[in-house]
Amino acid sequence: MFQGVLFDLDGVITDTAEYHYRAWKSLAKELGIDIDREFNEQLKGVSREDSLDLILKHGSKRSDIDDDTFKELAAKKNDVYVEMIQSFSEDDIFPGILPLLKELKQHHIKIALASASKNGPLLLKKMKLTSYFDAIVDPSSVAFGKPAPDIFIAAAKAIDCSISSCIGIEDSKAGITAIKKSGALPIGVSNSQDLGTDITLVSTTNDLTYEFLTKNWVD
Ligand code: B16
Ligand code: MG
Repeated sequence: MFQGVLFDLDGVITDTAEYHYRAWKSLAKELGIDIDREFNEQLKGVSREDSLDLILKHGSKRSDIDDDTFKELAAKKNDVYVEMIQSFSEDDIFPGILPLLKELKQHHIKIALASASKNGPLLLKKMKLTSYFDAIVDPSSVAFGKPAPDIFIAAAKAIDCSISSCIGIEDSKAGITAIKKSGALPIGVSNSQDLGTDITLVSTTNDLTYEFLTKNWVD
């Protein structure tokens, strides 16, 4: 049986993926770059700096931006995003997530956060979920962000589980690639068009029950 569950945050525990998109879209517009939802799929799960890099390259503006301006733009996007999430509360937890966390606790399954977001701890606090997590990986502590497996490997280590005894839950292509490379079992929250047909998918977090995870686990 699996020993640990490694959760992504944005797009799995709550709908912050939408706010990241809106904040990037507004910053990109100021820079004269148009991004749409299809392009945004590439940004999901990807760090703030790597996301900005992708947007600037998309608009052929990367070489115009020096290091200081790059940092300022990343900080500007974060200020807009942090403002947007100020009102987050328990009401913003995706359906089924709180019951799942409770079930995992009852079955003594360890729980870790493997989010690329530096705002992860703030969001968990606002949604009153911090106490359910046995470990929260600091994304700046790992050498490479998603799609590299580092954050999932660090999350399993932080809860004293072997990576092969863990399930990773993700909504992004970069995150699913990271889970696959790590050796954990991936479960995707999205459709097969975005995440592929070779992994277990749910279209709603309501389907993420302990029973469902158990049924998909092969010892
Ligand atoms: P921040 P996840 C990721 O979180 C988001 O999907 C991605 O859009 C964002 O750029 C990244 O966190 C960094 O977030 O700017 O708040 O540090 O999906 O890995 O939980
Ligand atoms: Mg995500």
